[in-house]
Amino acid sequence: VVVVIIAIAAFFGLNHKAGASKTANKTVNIGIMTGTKQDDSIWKAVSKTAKDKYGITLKFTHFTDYTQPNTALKNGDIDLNAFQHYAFLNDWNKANNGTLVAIGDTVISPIGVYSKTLKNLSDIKEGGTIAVPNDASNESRALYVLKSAGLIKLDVSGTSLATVKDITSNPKKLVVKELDASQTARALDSVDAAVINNNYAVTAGLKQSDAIYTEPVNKDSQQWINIIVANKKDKNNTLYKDVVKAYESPATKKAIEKAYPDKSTIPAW
Ligand code: MET
Repeated sequence: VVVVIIAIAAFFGLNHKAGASKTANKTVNIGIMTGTKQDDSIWKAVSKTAKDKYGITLKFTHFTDYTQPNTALKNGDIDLNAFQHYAFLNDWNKANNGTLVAIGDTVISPIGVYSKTLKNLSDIKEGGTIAVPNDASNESRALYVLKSAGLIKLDVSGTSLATVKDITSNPKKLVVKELDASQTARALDSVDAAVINNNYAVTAGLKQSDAIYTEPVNKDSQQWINIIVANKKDKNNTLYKDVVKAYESPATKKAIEKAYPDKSTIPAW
C-alpha cells in the first residue's frame, strides 16, 4: 500500500511539476518594425520585465513596412503587434473591415521633415518637391505638418484626415510626392525635403536634431500615440494584459529615456 501511495504521490508530484513548467512557459510573439538599436534596447528591457515579473517569454517578428503587421495579426501569425499609432489603426480597421483593438499605449514620436540640401524648410524654392508617406493617416499627418510650417493651407482641421485634395493654398507651388512610408528616407537624394516617420528616420541613421522641422505636440497629438494591438477576441486575455503591464513599467520608461536622450520618442502611457 505504501509503495502504491508513494507511486501515486510521485506521479501527481511530477505531473504537478510538468503542469507548472507548462504554465511557466508562456510565450508571446509580437510584431515590431525592423530593428533599430534604440527600439531593440527598449524591447530588451520589456522582455526582461516580462520574464522576471510575469514569467512570459517575448518573441519578436520583424517587419519592414507598415502594410504587413496588421494582416499578420489578423491571420494569427503573431499574437500582438506594436508599430502603429491610433490613427493608423482606425484607418486600417475601416479600410479592411478589421476588428483589431489597442490594449496598451507605448510611445509618441513626433514626425520630422528632413532634407539633404535645405537648412530651413521655409527656404524651399518655388516648385520644390516634398516626399510624404502615402498611407492615409501618415499622409494626413505630413500635410498638417506642412501646414503648421506655414507652407500650405488645408480646408480641414483638428483630427480630420487631410488628403492632397484638401490643400487650398500652396503659394510656393510645392509638389507633394506620395511614397510608401518605408521609402521616404530613401527619397532624400531626389527630393528637396521628406516627411519621415521616426522609425524610418532612425533606421536611415537620421536624428531628430537633423530634422529641419519637427511636428509640434498639442491637443491633437493623442492620435499619434503608438499602441500595442491585439485581435478583438483577445482584448481581455490576461497573458497579453501582462505584456502591456511589462511594457508600461518604470524599467521601460528608463530604457526609452536612455535610448532617446533627445526626447524624440517619449513614454506615452
Ligand atoms: N512609429 C510610427 C510613428 O509614430 C508609427 C506610424 S503608423 C504605422 O510615426
